[in-house]
Amino acid sequence: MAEEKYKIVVFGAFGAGKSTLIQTLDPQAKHIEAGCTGGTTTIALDYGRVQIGDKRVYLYGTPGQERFEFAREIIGKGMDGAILLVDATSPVDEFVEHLSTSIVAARIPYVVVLNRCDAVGARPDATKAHFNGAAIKTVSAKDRRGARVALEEFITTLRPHNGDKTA
Ligand SMILES: Nc1nc2c(ncn2[C@@H]2O[C@H](COP(=O)(O)OP(=O)(O)O)[C@@H](O)[C@H]2O)c(=O)[nH]1
Ligand SMILES: [Mg+2]
Repeated sequence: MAEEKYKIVVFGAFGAGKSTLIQTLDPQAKHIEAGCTGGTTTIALDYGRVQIGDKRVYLYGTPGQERFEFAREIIGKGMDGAILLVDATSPVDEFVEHLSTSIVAARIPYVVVLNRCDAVGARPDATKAHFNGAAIKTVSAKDRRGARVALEEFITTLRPHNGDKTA
């Protein structure tokens, strides 16, 4: 049987744990940072691969900051699913609400992953209330087993990449 491919993009605010999650899921993941000419702005991308049975999952982490909207759009092209990674130790802010609204509007299958649930001060139940109707998982991006289970469960709900999507 042919191997199935999935492109998954991890969205979330700066510091939510996107790089950590991708690194935990794939210890060989790449973290790329580039500075923009003439400025102090850097743009970053995380890229990892995970094999789940005969499913090959390509993970992309996007910049969190608002000014990188265009980068999120480019990285998100043709994705099969989205992970909205949310820090459960801090209140859900407008930016996270914006990401959530954008993912829903784009009709991409997604899961809300509440991160830092290992940390003192994590309030996953209070955070969950913001994402009514969405599939929700609670993890620590530093815990490989939990992160992998969350990814596997999400992948089983998706259809694989058909290679000619434009959205
Ligand atoms: N305690 C705890 N710390 C975390 C967790 N996930 C990420 N961090 C820490 O949070 C900081 C920001 O994480 P990072 O992956 O760089 O966030 P990004 O900006 O979304 O890529 C780092 O110091 C991580 O070690 C977690 O699940 N638990
Ligand atoms: Mg990062």
